[in-house]
Amino acid sequence: MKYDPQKIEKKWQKEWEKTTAYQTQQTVAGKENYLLLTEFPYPSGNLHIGHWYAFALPDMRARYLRMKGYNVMYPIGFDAFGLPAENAAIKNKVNPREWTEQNIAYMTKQLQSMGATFDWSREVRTIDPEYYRWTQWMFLKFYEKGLAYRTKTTVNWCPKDKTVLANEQVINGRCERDDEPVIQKEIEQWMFKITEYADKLVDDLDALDWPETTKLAQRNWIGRSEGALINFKIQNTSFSVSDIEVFTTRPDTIYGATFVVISPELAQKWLESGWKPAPDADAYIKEALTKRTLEREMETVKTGVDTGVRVAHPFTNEPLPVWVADYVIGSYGTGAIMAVPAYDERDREFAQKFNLPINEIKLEDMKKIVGEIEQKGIGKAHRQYRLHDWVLSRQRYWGVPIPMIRCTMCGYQPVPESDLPVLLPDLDDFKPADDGRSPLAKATDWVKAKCPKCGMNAERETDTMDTFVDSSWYFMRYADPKNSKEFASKENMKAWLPVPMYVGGAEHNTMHLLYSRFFTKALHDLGYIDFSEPFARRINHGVILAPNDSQKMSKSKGNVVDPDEQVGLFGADTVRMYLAFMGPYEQGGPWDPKGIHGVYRCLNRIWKFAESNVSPSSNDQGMAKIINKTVKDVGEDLDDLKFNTAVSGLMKCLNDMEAAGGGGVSAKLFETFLKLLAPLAPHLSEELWHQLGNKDSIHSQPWPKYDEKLLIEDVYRLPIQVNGKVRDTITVGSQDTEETIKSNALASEKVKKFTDGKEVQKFLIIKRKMVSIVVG
Ligand code: ANZ
Ligand code: ZN
Repeated sequence: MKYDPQKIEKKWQKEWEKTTAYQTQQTVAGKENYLLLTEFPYPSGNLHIGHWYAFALPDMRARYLRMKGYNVMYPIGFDAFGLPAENAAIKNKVNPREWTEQNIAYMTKQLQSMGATFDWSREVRTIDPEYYRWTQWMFLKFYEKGLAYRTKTTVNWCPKDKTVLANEQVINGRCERDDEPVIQKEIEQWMFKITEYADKLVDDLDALDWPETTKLAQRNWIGRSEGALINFKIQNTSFSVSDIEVFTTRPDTIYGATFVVISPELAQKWLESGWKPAPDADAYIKEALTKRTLEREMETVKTGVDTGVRVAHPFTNEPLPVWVADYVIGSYGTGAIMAVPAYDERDREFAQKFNLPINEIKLEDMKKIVGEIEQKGIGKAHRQYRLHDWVLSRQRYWGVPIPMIRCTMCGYQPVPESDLPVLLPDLDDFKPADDGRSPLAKATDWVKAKCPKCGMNAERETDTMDTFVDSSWYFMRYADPKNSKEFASKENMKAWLPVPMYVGGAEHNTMHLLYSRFFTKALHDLGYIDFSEPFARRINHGVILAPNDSQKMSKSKGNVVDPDEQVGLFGADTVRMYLAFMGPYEQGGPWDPKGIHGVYRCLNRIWKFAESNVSPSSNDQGMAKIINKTVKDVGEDLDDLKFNTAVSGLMKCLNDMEAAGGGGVSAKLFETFLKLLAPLAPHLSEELWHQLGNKDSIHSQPWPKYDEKLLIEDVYRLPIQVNGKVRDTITVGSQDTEETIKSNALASEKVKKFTDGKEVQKFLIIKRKMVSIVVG
């Protein structure tokens, strides 16, 4: 019989589904629970090879941990709100819900072809009203505690999408989706007060078992700086501003301050307060305000203008000039700095260019100087963060409605909990209104509501939530996906959370991983959960690159590897094993068409070996040692997510089995080999396991144990020559006596062919190199 992955894979997938093998029980006596979390996918319509990398490899660990005796949950769901559905709706006149649900149905089929142990009975979809009821509920709880609020903010605005963009969605000043130049716009938005947790979000990173790169990205994102706010009195003021407050991280350099610089944004505020600058300053400010922050920060040549305003140095009372320059950013700190050109690079460049004094000074004791500043009443110690509050509202249709009602008398009022969920209404036209309001404003019947406070006619909020809100708590729902009374019961959460391991992409280092941490901390402080960090350990997997050029795969470049096609050619087991084999999981790497052929050949060799080389009577001591060592190595590899070395360990073992003398290996040893293979190639191993006469699934077998004693001895392969020609290779342990080696060598079937009926004239063992037999 030929190895036919298409046939056996379908067969076993059906069987596993029938036996509900992977529906996780809440608890199983004597077993520890383990929730292995991977990032739930967006239903874009098609599974790409990256999805396989993200799901099939952790599945190996899920299967391994099950065999090790854990009660493993390997959940799956869909992060199903978001812009692509809405854009497709506008472009192709389809309903976003239908578009999304069709994609989910298709991707579910594709995911099932992976042979992964997903627990579909726990599937979570963010678009399910029974899910987003709780997203809305959390918003209301946060609102009650002042963690959600509404305010006017400057936002990145894409004129084409007519929506607010997060900073990360703006690439070089353009919208990441349609490359449209992004503009700055002031509008009222719903916000989450994530800044209230800034310190905890930094400090609690230390205890997490996360990649250092991810922790560093979060620290930089939050950007905590310790320093002081210091006031500089304006000496010659002719308008309503009397002082300039600066933020500095180096109050110890205060005696070196030789001028003050304000940002164009602060200068603009001065203008509004009646400041009358010289024409050159006025022109400079107008020009600078058209530039984006990022652009300004990257400029290499310093520009600026003297404002003519003078301030007094707070310690020496010396008059210092005030300049306006665009290297000072309006949105950071106070938007003004004291310039210390002797110690700050940017200030020095500026001073050199404009001939401003550079003062070398003796540095002050930092603590002491802050104390003096506070005593004099001219400033105070201050912590500054780069982190801003999270703008959660979107002027779009396909998202969770924000459960608020606006009454002309009472202002914004929360929807009563008992009225949740606020269902997303159906629409015919999904285009945003030209004034930027959400398409929901067009659902006129839906918009009409009674004010929960005074009962008068009022209007529903028409903004929807950023999809990052949906994904900030989905993992909690897995613990109790059907609960209609709570987002999840404390008891069920206790059984699974916090998540012991979360596998995903490095692109989520900041936003998703930070937002989930914020949600967890807020829910903890509100008393709904018992843990304050969501993910104990984080693994960032690498990226699969295109064949040949090692570029990112993209449809436009035509270098995409289609997993369905690969499964059609080689079967899911080969695709899984090849992805595992490619390289370290954290690194990923280029797809190699030759590489996957190699893995396919390997699985074929295992199939062939099982057909003719497994004999019940075979009893090769050497092979037992090799398998014993492989049990240890593969187990340790899977413990450390070293999937690539696990595969090479199995391949090496296969080589040794094929080379084994004495007519193959015993069924017992081969079964052990299959168990080691099971997490990686679940279908093939299950098939061969059954062909050996076993009735229950290989995947419910305990992981093999190894014998420490057999490990001490190393084993090696020893070729046997008969009359100068190598006829076989046997496995030898380093402790074996010459007697044992001799009898094993002569017992080989392949050797016997050439020695039978003849007299052994010479028997020579060249240590660790070979055995030479001369017969005559
Ligand atoms: C005096 C000084 C002397 C400074 C020195 C640095 C070195 P981080 O660490 O990023 O918080 N700064 C403050 N606000 C700014 C703004 N809005 N735009 C541009 N620069 C600003 O940096 C804080 C330092 O960056 C502050 O400390 C200030 O310069 C500058 F030897 O004050 B320093
Ligand atoms: Zn009212």
